[in-house]
Amino acid sequence: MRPANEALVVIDVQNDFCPGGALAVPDGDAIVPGINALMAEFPAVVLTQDWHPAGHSSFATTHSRDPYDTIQMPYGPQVLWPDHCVQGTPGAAFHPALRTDADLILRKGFRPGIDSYSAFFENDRMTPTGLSGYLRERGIDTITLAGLATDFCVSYSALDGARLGFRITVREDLTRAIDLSGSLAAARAAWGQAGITVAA
Ligand code: VGL
Ligand code: ZN
Repeated sequence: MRPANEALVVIDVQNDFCPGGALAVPDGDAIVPGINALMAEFPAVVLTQDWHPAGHSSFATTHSRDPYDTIQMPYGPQVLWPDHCVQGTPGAAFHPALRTDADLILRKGFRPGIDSYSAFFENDRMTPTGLSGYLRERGIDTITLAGLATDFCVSYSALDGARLGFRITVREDLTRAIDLSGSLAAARAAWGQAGITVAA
C-alpha cells in the first residue's frame, strides 16, 4: 500500500469514451484491468465522471456545428464534441468492468454554459470543482492519474494539479488519447514544462 499522502485519480472511464460510445477513444476500454489493479495500491481513490446536461454548450449539436470544430466561448476556445456523457444515460455510466468502490466520485461538466475537462477546475481554469480542498483536507499531496482521455481530461487534470502544488504522476500506459490536431504531443510538452512525472 502507498503512504497516506497519495491518491489515485481515475478520469472519466465511462461508456461514451470506450469503443461503441458517442465519443469513443480508440482502445479506451483496454486500460480498465490495469486501473482496477492499481486501485488496490492506493489508500485513497477518486473517480471522475463527465456529467453533462442535455444541450450542453460543449456539444456541436447545441450550436448546429460540426463535431470537432472550435468556437470561442467567454472563457476561451472550446472544441465542440458529439453529444456524450449526458446525465443519467448509459453512455455516462462507468465502464461496467471498472471498480467503482472509490472513496469519492466527482462529477464535472454539469453547468450548461461551461465545459470542465479538469478534475480541479472548469474550463475557465478558475472555477474550482472542490477536489483540491477534498484532497488537501485528507492530507494528500501526491496524485497518480489514469483514465480518459490522455490529451484532454487527464492532461488538464495533471496540469491543474501541478499548478495547485500537488506532485503529479501520469500513468500514460493507463490512459488513451483522442489526439486531435496534435493535442497529444502538445499535452506531453506541457507536462514536461510543469514538472509532471510520466510513468509507464
Ligand atoms: C473529455 C472531451 C469532452 C475527456 C470529456 O474525458 O477527455 N473529452 N469531454
Ligand atoms: Zn465532456
